[in-house]
Amino acid sequence: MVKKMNDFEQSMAERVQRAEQILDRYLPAEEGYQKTIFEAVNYSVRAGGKRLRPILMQAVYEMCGGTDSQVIEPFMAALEMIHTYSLVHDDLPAMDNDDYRRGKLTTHKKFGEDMGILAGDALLNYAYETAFKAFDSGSTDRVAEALRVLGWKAGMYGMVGGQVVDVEENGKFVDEATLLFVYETKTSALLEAAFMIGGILAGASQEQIHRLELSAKKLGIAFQIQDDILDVVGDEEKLGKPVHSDERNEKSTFAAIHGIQKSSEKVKEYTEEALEILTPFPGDKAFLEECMGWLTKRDN
Ligand code: GRG
Repeated sequence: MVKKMNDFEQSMAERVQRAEQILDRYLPAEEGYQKTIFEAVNYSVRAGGKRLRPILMQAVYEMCGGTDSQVIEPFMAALEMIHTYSLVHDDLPAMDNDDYRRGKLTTHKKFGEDMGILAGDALLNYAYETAFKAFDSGSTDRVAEALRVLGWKAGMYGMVGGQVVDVEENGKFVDEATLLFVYETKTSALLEAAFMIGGILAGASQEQIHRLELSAKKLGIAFQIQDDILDVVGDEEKLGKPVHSDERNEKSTFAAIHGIQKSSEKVKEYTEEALEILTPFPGDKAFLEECMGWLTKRDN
């Protein structure tokens, strides 16, 4: 029996399709001497995934009154490229050494380790080449500020910094403050970029951008704890990657320290806080709120 989609699932499916069409427009043609890198980049981006970061960025942009596709679309594509590069590098033998991601062979398994490294490097650079295209909209100051936030949240003070601590702490007992630092950087930082850039490009006030950053921080922690839970109790087929990878890699996670029950309560608590912070925004936030609630109840 085919299950009918509810309204939220329907709009989510439409938004995923829109995000993928936008991404597709920026992907390179597979031709020329360096054809292999184009193929590896396209394979990595087209492998699937929830497309959450561009969808969240667009939803925040709309909630803040933004209407210019010329300014938001290059940033939506750029953020998904950065997210994809992080997954490609995270799967490498020197890091998690995973063979499957999103139900498909990981990039290094398909193209070799050398191309896996280069595909990640290419995606990171190409993300900025793509984001720069937003200058064509003429919103120079907003685009410059959005680029600053993108570099900051994706780099050493954001996602890369979190990954450094995560890698160094492998196999060791991690205290709660360190764990929270890792979640806030490795996972929340790109969600903060999505929320903040959506607000910045729509002309949100400083106070609103601060709220967006804080809301995304809480959402990212909830999202990561849910990810830990799914690694213990999730379904390999739905996830498209092997479960129990944290245990195999001797990772201290919230779920390993506190158990599933307490972790689920924390997911709920952080999600409620994330939603509460957005209350003062006057725009239409129905989709954004539903999406945030769904994210932390997800099974993939
Ligand atoms: C290698 C610099 C570098 C960073 C890697 C993002 C990351 C840091 C590692 C990937 C593994 C991981 C558990 C990251 C935390 C964030 C997270 C849960 C990513 C998965 O995001 P989803 O669920 O993935 O949005 P899809 O496949 O749906 O896009």
